[in-house]
Amino acid sequence: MLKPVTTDIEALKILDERLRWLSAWTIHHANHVRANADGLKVGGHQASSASMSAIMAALYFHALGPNDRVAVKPHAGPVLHAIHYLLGTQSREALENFRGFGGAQSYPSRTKDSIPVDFSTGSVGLGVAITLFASLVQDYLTAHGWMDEKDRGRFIALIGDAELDEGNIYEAIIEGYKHDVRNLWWIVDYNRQSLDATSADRMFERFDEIFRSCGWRVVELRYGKRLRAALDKYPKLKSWFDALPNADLSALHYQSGAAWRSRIEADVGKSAATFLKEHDDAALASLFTDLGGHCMETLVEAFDAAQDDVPTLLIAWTIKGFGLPFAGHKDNHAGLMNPTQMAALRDAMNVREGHEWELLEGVGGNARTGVEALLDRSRNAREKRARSFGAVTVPTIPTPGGEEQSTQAAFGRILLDLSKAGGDLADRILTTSPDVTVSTNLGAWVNQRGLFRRSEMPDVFAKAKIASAQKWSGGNTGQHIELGIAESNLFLMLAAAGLSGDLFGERLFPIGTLYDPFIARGLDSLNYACYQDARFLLVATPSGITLGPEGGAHQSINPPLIALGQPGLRHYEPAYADELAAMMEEAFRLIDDPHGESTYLRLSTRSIEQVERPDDSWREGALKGGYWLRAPDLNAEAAIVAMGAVMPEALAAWEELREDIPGLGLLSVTSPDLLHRGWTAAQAARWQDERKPSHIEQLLSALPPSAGLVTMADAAPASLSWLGGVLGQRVAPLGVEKFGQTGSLADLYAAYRLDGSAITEAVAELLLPA
Ligand SMILES: Cc1ncc(C[n+]2csc(CCOP(=O)(O)OP(=O)(O)O)c2C)c(N)n1
Ligand SMILES: [Mg+2]
Repeated sequence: MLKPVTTDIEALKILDERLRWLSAWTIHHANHVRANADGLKVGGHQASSASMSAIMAALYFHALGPNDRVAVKPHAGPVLHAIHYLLGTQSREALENFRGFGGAQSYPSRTKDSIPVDFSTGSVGLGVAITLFASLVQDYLTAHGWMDEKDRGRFIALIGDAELDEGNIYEAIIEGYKHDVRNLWWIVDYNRQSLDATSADRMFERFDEIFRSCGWRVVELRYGKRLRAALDKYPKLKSWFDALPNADLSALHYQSGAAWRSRIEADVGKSAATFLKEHDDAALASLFTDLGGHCMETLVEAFDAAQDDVPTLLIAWTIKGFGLPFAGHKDNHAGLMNPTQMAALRDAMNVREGHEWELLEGVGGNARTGVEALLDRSRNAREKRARSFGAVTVPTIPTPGGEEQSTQAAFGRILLDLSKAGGDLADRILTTSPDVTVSTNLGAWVNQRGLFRRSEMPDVFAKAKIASAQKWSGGNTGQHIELGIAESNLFLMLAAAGLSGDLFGERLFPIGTLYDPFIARGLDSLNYACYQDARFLLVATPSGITLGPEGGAHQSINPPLIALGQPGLRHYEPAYADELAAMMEEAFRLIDDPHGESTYLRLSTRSIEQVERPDDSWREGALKGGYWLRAPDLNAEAAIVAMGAVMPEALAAWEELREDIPGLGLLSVTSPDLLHRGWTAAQAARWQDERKPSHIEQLLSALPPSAGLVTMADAAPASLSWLGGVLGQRVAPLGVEKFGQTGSLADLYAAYRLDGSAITEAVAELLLPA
């Protein structure tokens, strides 16, 4: 249904101009006006911003509803800041400090910017896809009764056309189609230019097809009203215009009026003679820039027409650098206007020198009243839901019984027990997995809680009475979102669900499972989730070479190192089920803590004998990153330091060596990540406030400085070898440095030196005189 256009189009056009001016000026100010102490280029994207100012004006000052959420193309960040400046939610100071320390960020950032940013962007493609998963989370929340239907919003991505080359977008729309995703607008700023050059002509109609085949409506906004009217009168000219390759079109926009004329004369000839007579060069240049993405009427009509919930791709034709001297130039991506060009633009936009920051500079008379009224309306139309933290009580998580257990099996048992016990936490857990639900032990939980589907999905096998341990039916009360094998989608799903408290005011506890090596497949999406402070629990299992016969392609070596360098993600690697239970409890608590973070649990399928605990004193240490499983003597010459699934080898070696090495200790490391963070934080604190030794310093000071450490992990040895740097103790590091192969555990541990004899040799190495 077409909504009548009630918004004051003239006011919107003025706001479009204001956005174009303010974004260009903000970038110019940072590069040419503000003092530059180090001579580094500050940068910013005037052309990418100018390309989107009309689209964003129509969106933010006309189309957006209070619950709509937007991911803005990273290089249009200055336009978003200008919008908030006009709305009064961004300060002049922050704009003056654009790309400076503490100033408005180069690319919209949820956590660093002071304005409300719905989704951070920067790594192209990811901001697009997260909107799809956020919409799925909205469906999940409404289906579960956490959110009222009437509070539903639309999820909008503003996309650069070259961004459409990012494969993660297609992984997302395939997944979206399976889940019947809706309430999406993806608006392409189709300026046909990328960073390096103009983009490939051949792809244009292919994009339409790809989206249509995934259930999307595709709307092309190619012409503005004036251009359409002119071309409709001259069909030959229209055919010529429609067939212009991207590079030619951009070059003509750059060259302007006279170039259009001679090219039309050459290519269209007589049929365009009247048209050319009717338009002087300036009129030609102006007419051909009237593309859909710059025509306010066209944009407003298109937005008003897309009011149902069908996912919609709007391809808005634009010119990169619209209205700026380098419009259309293929090299304009990072182009900056020089002061002379900026002064000319200022004059052209009626901005007085010295009044560049004034909100409505150059807007006079009646127009100003209309613009102010529109700004007021837009201000009231935006609503930011309060972040939700601390609303859920995390119960004690009991340790599942069993003398021998693997951490992976214990994980499944803990979730099953949680489900059976019920309660707020269990109800708010959302699990998800890219086709490894069963093989990561989520199966029992899914049997209990069901798959989430907007429409009922019967379990055909169960109905046919075919025996299976796994129920596989779905409905709108299910709590597991099954994904196809696309790990990037897993992380974007976790990112969206992990922001549910911020986006929807309702906290979810998302748990995602995958095989440890395949973290690498979605790494940028994982980083993206952490960068936005999304909160989730990532369970990676199985891991290392301990998965044995599965072979090299499934074995993981470096994820602990990845975790060591990943802000916002805490790595825990338990050896025992009781440690795992404590870590899961901590991870749930951290999800719901404003100063918390996400957790990565690296688990194993290896069933190992559990240890007897004389008391609970291990627990605090385990949550801080390590504890003495066998305490050393102050005079011990050596200690074994081990992590995770190789603990039985470490314990056996300890038993064997302790007679020869009096006071030999065994340090169980549960998180190299936390130990390292604590160590560097204590060093920084030494220079800032009073000195407190870090947890790892305290642990290692139970040994003499001359003691040696044999470190071992089913992971890259660098995960633990750094421990020697803490107090200067010597280290003999054991771990996996080569791609693995198939084999029994005994074969593999021997080949990769994770067995008892490797430990004995490593201890001997340390005890040899230097
Ligand atoms: C994952 C990733 N790769 C590369 C870049 C560097 N980069 C930034 S913008 C850009 C091209 C953008 O072109 P387009 O999407 O068409 O946006 P426009 O500026 O033309 O609107 C590239 C390659 C990036 N930001 N993210
Ligand atoms: Mg582009």
